[in-house]
Amino acid sequence: MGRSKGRLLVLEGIDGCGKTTQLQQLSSWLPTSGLMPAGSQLIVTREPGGTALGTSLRELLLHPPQDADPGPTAELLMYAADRAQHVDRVIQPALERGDWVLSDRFTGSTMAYQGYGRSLDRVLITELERIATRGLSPDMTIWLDLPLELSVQRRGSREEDRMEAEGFAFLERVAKGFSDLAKTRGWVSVVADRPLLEVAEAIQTALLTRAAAWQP
Ligand code: T5A
Repeated sequence: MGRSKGRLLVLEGIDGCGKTTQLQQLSSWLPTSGLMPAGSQLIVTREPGGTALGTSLRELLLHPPQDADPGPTAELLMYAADRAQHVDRVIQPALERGDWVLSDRFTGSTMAYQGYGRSLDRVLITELERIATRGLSPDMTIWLDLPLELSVQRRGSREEDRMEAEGFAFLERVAKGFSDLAKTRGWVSVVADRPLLEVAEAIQTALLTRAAAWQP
């Protein structure tokens, strides 16, 4: 897939690390930041669930009806199907129009949750990633680095989805995955156990620094 005119920015991290909160902050700051070319739009989206098909897949993945919970391989393929549709129907068309896309999770989540968390074959996951994205990779991935204990605390007593219910040891492996991926994939790490506005400011500074190196 050729380089498009727009930009793809991704937020990654363990459950409850503050992605949704920071996505809201970023989506009001970015259009006034001076970074986006005049006339371009900001598309805010998420995985799983960034398309109509993805919304159904999200429900099956996170809140399956009784006896319908997917096994590890089916789960991996469902996340890949969600992503393929998302890239095809939302992300790639937006980038071709010159718009900017801000996504809550992308390929890093599959490697962290299914690769590290479920211990599925990481070579296979990389290959699936290539198929689902058709070679598209983010311009910048921001990892919200929050200690696992704090993420559990922040999620409080709200009802757990199927992934969160996997327990602490599973999420510990996922957290290790994110930490490794941040190093090997050149992600920007942002310390997330700070007050909301401090985290938002750190993200904005990182983005301004990274964007200065981009070609217009
Ligand atoms: N998944 C996903 C896979 O297994 N493989 C894949 O390929 C993909 C794409 C998706 C699930 O699917 C898995 C990963 C997930 O388990 P999701 O909706 O993305 O589900 O999951 P969550 O990460 O669980 O989303 P949450 O909305 O729960 O967490 P967020 O968005 O990270 O956190 P947020 O912003 O909602 O904040 C959580 C709480 O903390 C507070 C907020 O007010 C909120 O109460 N908070 C702060 N408190 C203090 N200081 C701050 N700085 C705070 N920021 C937020």
